Amino acid sequence: MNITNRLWLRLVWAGLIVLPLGNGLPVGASPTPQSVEQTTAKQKTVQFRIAGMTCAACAKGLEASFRNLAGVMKADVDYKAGQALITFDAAKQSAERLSKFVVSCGYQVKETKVV
Ligand SMILES: [Cu+2]
Repeated sequence: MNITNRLWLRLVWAGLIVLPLGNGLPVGASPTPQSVEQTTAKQKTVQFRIAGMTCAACAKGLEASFRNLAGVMKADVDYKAGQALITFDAAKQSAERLSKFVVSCGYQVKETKVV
């Protein structure tokens, strides 16, 4: 009788402890929706007219370099058009810094246009 009572008590205690935990942490169900992206980024797009590129590889190289820069979301460099279209987070990057970067790569920026 005594042993049965204690066993029953332990089961109750176990139930009290386990149940709230079980309710608080649903297994396999993430409470935060992953698809909703909170964008605090101030997106800006700038277009450069670039001189000095001598082949398509120059454009590809410059494009890859742009993509490695902080805050750059999108980079497209067109050799034939002599143009670069860069989309960036204005909190981390600026058109002026991007322009200086182009110059530091050995090219000339003929025109900067915020689009
Ligand atoms: Cu080249």
